[in-house]
Amino acid sequence: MYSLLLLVVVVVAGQPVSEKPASPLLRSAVSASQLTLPHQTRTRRQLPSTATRQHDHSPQGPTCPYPYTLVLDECFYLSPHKVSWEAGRRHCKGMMGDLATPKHLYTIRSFLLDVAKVEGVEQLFVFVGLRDERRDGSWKWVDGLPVNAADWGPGEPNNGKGDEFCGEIRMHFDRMLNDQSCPFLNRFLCQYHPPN
Ligand SMILES: [Ca+2]
Repeated sequence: MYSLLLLVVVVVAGQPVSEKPASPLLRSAVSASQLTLPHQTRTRRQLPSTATRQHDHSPQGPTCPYPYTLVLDECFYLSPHKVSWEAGRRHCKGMMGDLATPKHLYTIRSFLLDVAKVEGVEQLFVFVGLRDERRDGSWKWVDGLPVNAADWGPGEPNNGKGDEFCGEIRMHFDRMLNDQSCPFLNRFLCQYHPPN
């Protein structure tokens, strides 16, 4: 009796699984996995491109359009010719920029020192976006920010010529800012602000 029962169990257990009709629950599980796989594949394919985009935003600074040059993380253009402060500003605005309002004055100093070395000159005087528009000592950058008092050169601003209402950088001074006569003919530094 036990031998017959054991034989029946062995025969039933030995039937190939593939010949059994799949239960509704099993078919449902297979269908779910088939639906999930393409989505998972798409997600994996997206990962490398996402990583690439993040790499593109590495701290290399913005792209500066010609003729601007990337200096640390801002775009500048130094004129080779000399004009008044107003003419310099007009030139900068005509290049989609304005007279420079650099975040890091010492970076500009390094930039000017390099230019001076290439040009073989000892000093560079450069108009920047700084002025006393109301002519009452209320100096401001053209972007509206106040001037750091520690950035003025020794004894400046002194209004030495009686009409010094425009700002320049004197590269050879550790403290670089000087008030200069606006009609004075000077080289000038433009800045381009890339769109965010
Ligand atoms: Ca001065």
